[in-house]
Amino acid sequence: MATLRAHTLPSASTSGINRASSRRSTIRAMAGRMTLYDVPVSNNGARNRYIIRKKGLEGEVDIVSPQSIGGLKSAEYLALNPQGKMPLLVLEDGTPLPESEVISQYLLDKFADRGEALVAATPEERARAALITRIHDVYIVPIQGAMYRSMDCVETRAAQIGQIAFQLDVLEGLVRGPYAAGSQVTAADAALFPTFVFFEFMLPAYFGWSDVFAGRPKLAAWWAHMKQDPVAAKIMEEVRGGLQGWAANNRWREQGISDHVANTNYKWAY
Ligand SMILES: N[C@@H](CCC(=O)N[C@@H](CS)C(=O)NCC(=O)O)C(=O)O
Repeated sequence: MATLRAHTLPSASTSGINRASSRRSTIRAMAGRMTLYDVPVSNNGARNRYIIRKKGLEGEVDIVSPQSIGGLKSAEYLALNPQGKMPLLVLEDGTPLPESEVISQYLLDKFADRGEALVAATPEERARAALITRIHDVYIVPIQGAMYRSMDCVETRAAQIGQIAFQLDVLEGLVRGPYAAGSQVTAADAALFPTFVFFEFMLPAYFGWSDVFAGRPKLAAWWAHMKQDPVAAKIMEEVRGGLQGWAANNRWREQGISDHVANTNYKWAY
């Protein structure tokens, strides 16, 4: 943390930001609590919510929507995270900490003695957890929008859906069971699980997949095991609640995704 400088919020008068939200941030910081900016449907933020609940940190971290300070692209939010993405953790002293895996590792480090460790016991299992998380973050997260965002190019969408299928096979080769990295629940499970809620909700319903887990027995066993965890079940309920809202608003039709998938020149189901 030594390289991160405490962030000073721009004053309301100079930035034009809402005075009330600025006051709320100040009050939270003064109360000595951290703030996680996130919303229920966010899969990347859900990995942090999983860790917060598994470790019993609800009393240390307030979870609030980015809308409370004007949204992801507001001046106040961009001053905290120039990427304009969630989640974002703001520490007690006002230091902004973006990027979900960095936030996860900070929480595991800072609260090592609280609740479940969520760190594997051996160097090999820790390396496996880190690798699974990296596959997720580097090869899946940047293309997950192919499942639910508008996109001009049908060819790009089809290629990215194919990439998701490929990365699922990569994960099938890495997951050990009962948890992703082996005998212990780790941050890798926290990272993967919410994204699998996306896969299971969207790929069959909108891309014609018969079953995300077909031919992937290790992932199937991992998924069944994870769903028995009450904290994971709560995450699933939150993420699915958001996705059901998108479905109710005809998101896949409105964003042109259904039209893309109707194009049989491309492969959509794996
Ligand atoms: N690498 C980032 C990815 C964050 C990310 O893409 N967040 C999504 C929500 S899950 C987001 O903020 N999307 C809004 C946008 O990109 O405008 C992380 O792990 O935190």
